[in-house]
Amino acid sequence: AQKSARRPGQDDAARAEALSRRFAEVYGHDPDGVWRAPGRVNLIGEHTDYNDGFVLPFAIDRSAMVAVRLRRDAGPGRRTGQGQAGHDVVDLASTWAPDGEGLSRARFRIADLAPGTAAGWSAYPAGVVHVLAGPDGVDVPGFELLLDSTVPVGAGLSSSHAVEVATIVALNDLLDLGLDRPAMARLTQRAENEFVGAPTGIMDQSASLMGRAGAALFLDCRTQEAQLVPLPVAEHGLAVLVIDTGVAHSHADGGYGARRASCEHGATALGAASLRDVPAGADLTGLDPETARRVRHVLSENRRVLGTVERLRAGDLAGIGALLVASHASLRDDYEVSCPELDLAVDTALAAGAVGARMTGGGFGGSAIALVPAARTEQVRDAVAQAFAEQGRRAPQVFAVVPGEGAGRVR
Ligand code: GAF
Repeated sequence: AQKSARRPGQDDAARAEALSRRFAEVYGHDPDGVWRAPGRVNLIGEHTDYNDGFVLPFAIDRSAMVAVRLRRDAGPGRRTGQGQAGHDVVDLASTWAPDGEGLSRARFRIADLAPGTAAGWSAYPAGVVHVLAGPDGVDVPGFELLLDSTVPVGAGLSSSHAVEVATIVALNDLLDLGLDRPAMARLTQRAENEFVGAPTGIMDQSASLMGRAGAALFLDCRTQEAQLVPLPVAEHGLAVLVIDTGVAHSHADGGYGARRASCEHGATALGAASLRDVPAGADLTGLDPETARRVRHVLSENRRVLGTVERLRAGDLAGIGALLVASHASLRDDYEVSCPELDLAVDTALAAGAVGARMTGGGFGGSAIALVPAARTEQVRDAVAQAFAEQGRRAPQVFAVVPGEGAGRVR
């Protein structure tokens, strides 16, 4: 129904075929299969996931893809040391090294994996193996993996989670683990928290695993209860633009963790297990001013998510614009995770005719999204380019995204 939409199915099949061929060149034989996992955009509900709150992200039509082959010599016995030599070796190769040309490669033994033993992109698949094969885990044999991704790195579109999710859906299928999607979301969150060292919540993995074409994922992060909410942007003459500021951010840096700690502190001070349990009208005057601002953001953002879902269900897509704008203001002023580039992107998009715009993801850089009348797409794009040029800032990448399918096997 979306006439300008790409056809991800067909693109994916061609990409998977090319990845299989490349795999054969790299490893000398065909992979067992190819799996994909998308990045995400968060429509609204920012910094609420680790507060047991509500989020409304959608999977985008950009994804990580992995071709994987289990080692044939990988019999049981890894735990007892009785398996054959090399049976627990994992070979990783990536066309997606953020900084380089050609292939980037890594190799490790599963028994040797510990936080800090893998760096860069290889930490994402390694982290997944580490949690799967952990003390109460399953017997993961060695394998070969080739990664490729169309999710821009550092853009706040969850490029790292996409790699983790692609890896876990592949291993779940190949090893017949029988994990359901919420379980895979929890495991990949642990990979990120315990191995990569980023104290992130459960939103991004969930969007990648449970997103569906044409819909946003309304997720209760406390229960992992998920509902799909139709998001027929094109039918409403609208488009979602991503404005990637090019400002790099990392959730393993201090800012994200500090926000999380503030929230925990606020909840404790208010006598609640999490901010989810603090009523919207709670008296915050007993908190120090900074904690009060952080808490106010989370409480108000949860309400905005519920309001957005309500409007979407009523078919009022353009009606969510004001909530997106309010979310951005709250993230900028109360949560203080925006930056000048994100503010410039949002303000410029709104001035050029967007019905709503906000930063998306953890912040401190990365991307903003703008909900734009389709006819105004070029106008918004040009205005953003011009505004950044006028301030002598690097030109952002601006591109449209549509809600796409969640992770799965491609071939
Ligand atoms: C990052 C994290 F990975 C998510 O868990 C979430 O906390 C988000 O920042 C902020 O909403 O994307």
